[in-house]
Amino acid sequence: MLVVHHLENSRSQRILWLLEELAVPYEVKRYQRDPKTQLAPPELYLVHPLGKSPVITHGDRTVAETGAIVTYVLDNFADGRLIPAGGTEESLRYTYWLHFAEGSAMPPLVMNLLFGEVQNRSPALIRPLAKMIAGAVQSGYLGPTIKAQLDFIEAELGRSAWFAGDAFSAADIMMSFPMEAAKMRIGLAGHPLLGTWLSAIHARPGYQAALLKGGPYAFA
Ligand SMILES: N[C@@H](CCC(=O)N[C@@H](CS)C(=O)NCC(=O)O)C(=O)O
Repeated sequence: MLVVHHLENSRSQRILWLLEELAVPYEVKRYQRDPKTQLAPPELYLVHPLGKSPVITHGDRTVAETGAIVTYVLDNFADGRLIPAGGTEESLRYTYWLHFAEGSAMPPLVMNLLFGEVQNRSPALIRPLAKMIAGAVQSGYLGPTIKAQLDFIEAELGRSAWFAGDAFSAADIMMSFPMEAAKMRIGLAGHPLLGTWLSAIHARPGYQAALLKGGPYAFA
């Protein structure tokens, strides 16, 4: 049995959704964040040395990192579903977005969140300085980087309804979390196609079934 070690309110929601789309039987082991730090609990370090979610166990295998897990699941359970045929334009687009999600989209979103925390949580004495420095990083680099990415994504979704082309694929599943986080933290003003795409993924029965399995998820 495949076990998904799922942290509440996290990226690992995508793995539950992928497994629901493929109708693969699995077990969910839920983990709660520390209410104060929002970090994963120590038990996750017993599954994998980095203590991050998602991580799956399957027989004697442990696989971490969302993109690697998606590839593992598709290789072992999908029979060619949710991935375009190799050598096609769609396959190239699929690979691009599969990597873009964690490699390019998530880093500035996470940094933006952390610099926001620096502004809000610095000791009162140095808060004005912390706000000035963090604000400069946000407005000078992170904001423009995120905006350029969202503009690019909006243009890509003007080419086809789904990220890899005319068919829904696991690239859409990978892109769900960064786009939900962008909507929640930045907003989607000026990006209507992205809003349409988010509504389309949220309407899928597999997405809804995964929400029931995963528990708290503030991003949907
Ligand atoms: N690039 C990794 C990121 C993993 C990651 O940072 N997961 C977060 C959940 S959104 C986590 O485990 N956070 C808890 C912690 O850092 O303690 C992936 O996609 O698997």
